[in-house]
Amino acid sequence: MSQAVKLGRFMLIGQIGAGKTTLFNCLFNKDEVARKTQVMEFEGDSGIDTPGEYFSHPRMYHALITMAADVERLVYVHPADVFDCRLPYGLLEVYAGKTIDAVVTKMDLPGVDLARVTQMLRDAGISGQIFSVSSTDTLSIERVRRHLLHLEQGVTEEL
Ligand SMILES: Nc1nc2c(ncn2[C@@H]2O[C@H](COP(=O)(O)OP(=O)(O)OP(=O)(O)O)[C@@H](O)[C@H]2O)c(=O)[nH]1
Ligand SMILES: [Mg+2]
Repeated sequence: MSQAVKLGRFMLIGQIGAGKTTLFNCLFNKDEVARKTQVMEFEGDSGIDTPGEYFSHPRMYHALITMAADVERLVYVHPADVFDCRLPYGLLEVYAGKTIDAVVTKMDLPGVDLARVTQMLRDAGISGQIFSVSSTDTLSIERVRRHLLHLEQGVTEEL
């Protein structure tokens, strides 16, 4: 019997253009400009970036749901300037018992209202931690990195 779940593995999900790949690249120190994600992208055993289409198109839900069974953490990525969110039908039910965290991106944009976005995410059923980031704010990225990757990097801490 093999155990498929990788300790600490996470998967980013969210609408097209939410900032998943930008965040993913920041988390793994990749100095690349995000281009449209066409397929699932794996970073070793640590993380998975997904195309926004998988999140937004009902006929693609199965791809997300199948892959999510193999990860420990789901991370819903949401832009700070968008005030509605619609999680794929059945996602929360399928993952009852697993934590879904959220990262609110693009905090540098004008007109963001974090309190409103946070309330919206809670109303949508996100019960885990909610982080807010801007891709140019390294401290905000570092908080997410520590949360998502500390299980694998904890022993190499130096201070
Ligand atoms: N201002 C600002 N723009 C951002 C930030 N993060 C991402 N963006 C921009 O948002 C756009 C979409 O970013 P991506 O990272 O490609 O979004 P994605 O969620 O991976 O999109 P798909 O691959 O289509 O699902 C790009 O133009 C990014 O430069 C941020 O923190 N601030
Ligand atoms: Mg992408």
